[in-house]
Amino acid sequence: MTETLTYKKKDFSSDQEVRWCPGCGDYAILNGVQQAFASFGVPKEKFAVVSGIGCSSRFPYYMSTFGFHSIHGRAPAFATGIKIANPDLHVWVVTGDGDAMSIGGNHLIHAMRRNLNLKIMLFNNRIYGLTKGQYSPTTVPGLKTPSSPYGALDTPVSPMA
Ligand SMILES: Cc1ncc(C[n+]2csc(CCOP(=O)(O)OP(=O)(O)O)c2C)c(N)n1
Ligand SMILES: [Mg+2]
Repeated sequence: MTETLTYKKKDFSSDQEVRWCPGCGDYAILNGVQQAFASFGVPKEKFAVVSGIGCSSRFPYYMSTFGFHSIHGRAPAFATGIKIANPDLHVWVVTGDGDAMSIGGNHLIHAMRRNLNLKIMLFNNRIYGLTKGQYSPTTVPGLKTPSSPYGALDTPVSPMA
């Protein structure tokens, strides 16, 4: 007989105080992901959540699963190692537009190329949030930020594409 798992959202909420700014959209994502994990019917100990650096990358602290807050842009490399060593784990990468598309662009491409069945959640707020709002590879042209005082010039990259 297979045991039915009846998790609730709170089973995936950690005891850590959430330290995002009031009103940040990251709260909604956290809520949704905790609810989704509870609904999958997968044992808790089969999840690993791996992040890089950024506001979004604080995510593993707030999940009551295995997890790793790694180094900037390198979450796909850590996740690759974790998945190879533990193929039955559900490995989720949490990253930001800066973490994934700037410093970590190279790692992201090769994680996709290797197709290890990682789940990659890219929180695209089109800005470097943690370091106070510099423009990122997904910033809309013309946006004035601390690092583009005359407006961002570059054509943005589309993470989904
Ligand atoms: C090697 C290195 N370079 C630069 C930084 C500074 N830094 C911290 S977070 C960040 C960008 C974060 O932006 P994003 O990934 O979009 O995350 P968000 O905060 O917007 O969720 C940068 C450049 C760093 N921590 N380490
Ligand atoms: Mg960002």
